[in-house]
Amino acid sequence: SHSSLCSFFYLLHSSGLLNKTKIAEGGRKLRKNWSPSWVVLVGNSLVFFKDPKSQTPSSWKPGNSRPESSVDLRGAKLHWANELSSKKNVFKLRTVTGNEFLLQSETDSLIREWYSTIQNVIDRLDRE
Ligand code: I3P
Repeated sequence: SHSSLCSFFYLLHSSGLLNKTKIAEGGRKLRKNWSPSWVVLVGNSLVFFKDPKSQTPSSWKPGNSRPESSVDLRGAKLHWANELSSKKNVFKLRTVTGNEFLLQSETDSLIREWYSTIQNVIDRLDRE
């Protein structure tokens, strides 16, 4: 149908592989554990999928995908955070609940695109 095609292209456009590590849970610092993660923007949430190999676009069917976790972007804060890592192109996402994630890509254009996509959602939610 038209609407599922639209959803499909929307997901294709706002999803991709990033390196991810959680660095705090409820304000408590965690040990870094970087791993590749499929990141998908769905509505007001970022959804992370654990196994990139089993999460190709063709397997993104409801009920067939297993999100590892998701992040509510309402009230979240986004900052470039190259001082928090030896890697390049790192930003930090902090949720209202005090969960903190670092997201990273070797590809400059890709990380900038994710940064502005996420910031746009946060700004829209702030205005609501
Ligand atoms: C960490 C690992 C991370 C590194 C982190 C190290 O060691 O090498 O990749 O973060 O640096 O502590 P371990 O595997 O023993 O936990 P970056 O790659 O982001 O630099 P950090 O402690 O300076 O954050």
